[in-house]
Amino acid sequence: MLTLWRNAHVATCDDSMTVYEQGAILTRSGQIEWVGDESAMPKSGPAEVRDLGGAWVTPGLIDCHTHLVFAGTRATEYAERLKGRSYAEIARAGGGILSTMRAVRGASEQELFDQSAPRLQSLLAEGVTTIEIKSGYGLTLADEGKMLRVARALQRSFPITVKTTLLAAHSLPPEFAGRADDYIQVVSEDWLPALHGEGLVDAVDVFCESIGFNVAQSERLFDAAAALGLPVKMHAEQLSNLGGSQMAARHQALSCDHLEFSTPADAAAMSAAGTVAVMLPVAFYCLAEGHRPPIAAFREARTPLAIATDCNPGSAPGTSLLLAMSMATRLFGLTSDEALAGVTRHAARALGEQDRRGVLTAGKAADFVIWNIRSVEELSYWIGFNPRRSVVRAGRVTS
Ligand code: DI6
Ligand code: FE
Repeated sequence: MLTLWRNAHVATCDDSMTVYEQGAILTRSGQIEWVGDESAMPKSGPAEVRDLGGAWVTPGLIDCHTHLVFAGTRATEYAERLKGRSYAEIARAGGGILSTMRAVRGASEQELFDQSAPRLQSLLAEGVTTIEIKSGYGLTLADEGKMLRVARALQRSFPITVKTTLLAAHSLPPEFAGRADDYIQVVSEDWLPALHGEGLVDAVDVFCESIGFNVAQSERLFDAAAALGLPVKMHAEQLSNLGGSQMAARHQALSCDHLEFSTPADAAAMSAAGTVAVMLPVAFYCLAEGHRPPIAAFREARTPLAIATDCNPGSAPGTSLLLAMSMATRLFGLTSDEALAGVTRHAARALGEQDRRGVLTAGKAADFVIWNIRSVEELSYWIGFNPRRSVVRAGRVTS
């Protein structure tokens, strides 16, 4: 059945950020058939007509970097950080990622699902229709698998597309203390092929940082991913510049994420490789960081810029992509248009989904959000206010 969504301001988020002020969208079988000005609408057969009363429509939002599946919280660590204890100190004392690892290992699949679902619902309420979810708090084969199975179960239970990422190389588990090379070898040679064999892995990520894994270790993992035909991405240059993003660009990484300490040469290498620079301003805010990502260099190099929540219990306990947009504009200096492209077109590319979603053009998924706003700039303007009217996923109204 053909559906006509008419009388709308349609922000397509295509390369030239085309807006149709008297726009319409034709959808069929979950796909967009046509988008444009109503006056230019092609003759079509009978359609169910939805009058949107002049509302704004954007593509469904895409949160391309999350650690949404986890157990417990680290609120007490946050309280300690407020009193002056550093993130690194807490991690060295056995807290941090390892504290969440213990909570995840102790949780059943059902408990993990039940704790993660409300966070997903918060994102759904803002019009997020596609999300990436990483493992990385299990750090055994069984527990990484458990996290990824929960991510898949969330997709089955909610109207959302979930892309899974294996982030076993998040932190060195206690079983491998002092043996990071051995750990990378086991993850590369045993865990990755096993989890991929179960259909649980859409991409592979690594925390490339002085407190994570070095560039050589990251590259061994990337080679293993390439051997299985899996795309890679990297947590890079967040606290220092290790040169990870240039290596990632050589491996045609989908994205490098954080990048507070990136250089113009990193930006150019990523741009040449089509690697998306993912900005994570909520982590920057929560860690009270001072070093901003070099936005001017990314613009100069024409590196695509995405924005994500980084939803995680340690550095970014946030479930609002709209707030991440606000922070990316005010804290990092992105324009409103850059922020919108960063949660649609460029976020889709960061997931390798650019041929299927992220823009409102013919042939793409009929995923879109209908907003109670007067201008599209409102999407990065409000702080803690959600102007979503309703959400359409695969051509159906889901909320
Ligand atoms: N993503 C991560 O994996 C780490 N920082 C980030 O932005 C830390 C996550 C954590 O502390 O649990
Ligand atoms: Fe992260």
